[in-house]
Formats: sequence, structure tokens, C-alpha cells
Amino acid sequence: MPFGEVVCGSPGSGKSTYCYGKHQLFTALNRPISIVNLDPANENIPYPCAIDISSLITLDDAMSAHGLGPNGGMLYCMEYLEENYDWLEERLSELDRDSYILFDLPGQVELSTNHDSVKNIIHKLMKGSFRLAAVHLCDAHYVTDASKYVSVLMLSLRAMLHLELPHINVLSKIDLIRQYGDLDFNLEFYTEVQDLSYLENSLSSSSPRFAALNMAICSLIEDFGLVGFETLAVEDKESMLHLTRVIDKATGCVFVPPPSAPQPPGTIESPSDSSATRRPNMHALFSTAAGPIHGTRSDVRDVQERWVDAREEWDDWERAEWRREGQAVQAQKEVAKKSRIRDRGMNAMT
Ligand SMILES: Nc1nc2c(ncn2[C@@H]2O[C@H](COP(=O)(O)OP(=O)(O)OP(=O)(O)O)[C@@H](O)[C@H]2O)c(=O)[nH]1
Ligand SMILES: [Mg+2]
Repeated sequence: MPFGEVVCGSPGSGKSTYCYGKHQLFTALNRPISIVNLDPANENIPYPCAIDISSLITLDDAMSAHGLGPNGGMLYCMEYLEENYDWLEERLSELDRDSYILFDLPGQVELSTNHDSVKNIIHKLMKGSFRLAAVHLCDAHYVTDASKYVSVLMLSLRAMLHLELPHINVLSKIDLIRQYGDLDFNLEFYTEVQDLSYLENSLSSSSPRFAALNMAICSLIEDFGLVGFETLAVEDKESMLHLTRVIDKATGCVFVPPPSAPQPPGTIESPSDSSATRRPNMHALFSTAAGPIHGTRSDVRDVQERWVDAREEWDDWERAEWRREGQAVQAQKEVAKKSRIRDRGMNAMT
């Protein structure tokens, strides 16, 4: 039962960078991970790629063979992949059974809001043994303008309804939020999406012609009551760890122990299937799944403090920590070097 994520979002929202960050994090945590690049226009892939759609079809091939533009070419590539689903299935079956799988999607938003190919491919994967969540990245600068924020709410809701997966919306590049000026509200307002009527003033002043339309969209979004956001700064380990916990909870991965976990007492080992994903978790399942998520960036007020209110102080503190860690590593190396020299001296004497 492989778990994984479908990473979607508008162009430049940070999908490929996030995949690379997750690969580095999981490698450090000893969790096997494989990344599938489904973006046929992705020329400079930053991460080690387990499966690349370019070996099936490239955007250039589709455009030149059928006289299409970049957008039409991209839709063609996705339809081609859907038709050749066997190709993907075969390559996925060759991957490590316990590997966590990331699917890096192209940035065309219609692929996750209107067009059916990606949805059909995902549904085929889910019908197999995959347990996936959609991770929808939205550039955090959208929250700095009320009408852009409404558009991103709409986009997120549309993707949730279209993909029909456990869905996590993420405000990416949150570390850059301060450089776009002061926010009208605290970050919590934008992530919780609780009472959008507060946007009325900003909407009437920034886009008076569409204020009524925007407010109608706001009330529609509130009626669904589905949209909320996590935050992400990809280079911040705590931010990545928090998002990982949220996603593991959404996919059900929290229920599954790592392959190296000891068997709980009384577990009967099935000789026919030794897959780690079939073993029960050692920990209390319901409290893990239903309880609050703990951790350094689990509260959006901490995120506000880290990146908005006290960014300089946190930057200084982190730099000091890194220096201390560096010095500790250096000191360890010195000790190891001295003991090697001493051992060599002892050997020479005997
Ligand atoms: N500061 C900051 N920059 C980021 C972060 N995530 C991504 N970026 C930058 O955003 C830019 C776009 O990132 P990509 O990962 O290429 O975005 P993408 O969504 O894969 O783009 P497309 O594949 O073209 O749709 C790059 O310059 C990244 O370095 C982040 O968390 N913080
Ligand atoms: Mg990309």
C-alpha cells in the first residue's frame, strides 16, 4: 500500500522545489521516497527522478507533431499519459514497495481544476493500491491583496472538488511574505478562512467594480466550508516536518509503522505477506489520528512570529544555532583525529 502525494498548483508556486525539499527531508529521516515527474516541460529537474514522463513524451514532441501551442501541447501530453497508463503502472511497480511516492504535476491549473486526464490517472492509481493526498501549493503573495486572495480561495476550492482526494492547500514561500508589505490581518485569518466578510472594505477599495461579485464568491466559499491553508517555507526544516505530519494524517500514513519498527507484542506474522504496510502501528491509533498535531510550526501564530513579527530575531537565533552545531561537529572531528594519531603512535611503539 504505497502512500504519496500529488503535488499541484499554479506555475512557479514551488512544486518542484518542494519535491526536492521533501526528498532531502525523507532521505535524512531514512524514509524511502521516489519522485515521479509528470511535467513534460520540466527541463531542469532539481531532484533525483525515479520516473520521468519525458521518456514517454515531451512537450516539444507534442507541439511539433500536432501543431499545438504550449497549453494545448500540455493537455495532449496528459491525455497521452492517460492512454498509456500501463507505461506508468509498469514503472511504478518496479519501485521499492515501501517507497513514498511524489507526483510532480505541471503548473497548468486547468489540469487540476477542469481537465479530466490527471483526475482519471489519479483515480486509476487509487483503485490500485495507492493512498494519495493532493498537496496544492499557492504562492503566499496572493494573501497580500484581497481580490487575489479570493481568486486563490476559488482556485483551491475548485481543485478540491475536482480531484476528490484528501486535500491540503498550502501557502508556499511564506518566508518571503514580509517583502510584499504589511498584511491587513494576521496570517491566521488567511489560513483559517473563517469570516471572509472582513474582506469587504479591502475589496471595495481595491476593485470596486467587482466588490459585490467578490463578496458573493466569498459567501460561496464559506458555504462549502472546505478551504483552509497550511504554510510552507521549503528551507525551514520545522515547516517541512509540520506539513509532513499533516499529510501523513490525511493519507492515513500515521497508522503505518516504518519497516524497521519492532513488532508489537502478540502480532501474528503472516508468512505470505511481510510488507511493513500491513503491520499494525505500535502507538494508540485513534489518538494519533484524531489528536492535535504538535511541533514547532504547528500553530500558525508561531509561523506569523517566525516570518512576519520577529523574523530578524529568529534569523539571528538560527544563525547562532548553526554556528554552534558547526563548532560541535568541528570539535568532534578534532577529537577523532587526535585519537587516530594516538592509536597510530601506540601501534608504532608495539
Ligand atoms: N523563498 C522561497 N522560494 C521558493 C520556495 N519554494 C520555491 N521557491 C522558488 O520559487 C521558484 C519556482 O519554484 P519551482 O519549484 O520551479 O516552481 P514550480 O511550481 O515547480 O514551477 P512550474 O513547474 O514552472 O509550474 C524557484 O525560484 C524556487 O527557488 C520557498 O519556500 N521559499
Ligand atoms: Mg516544476
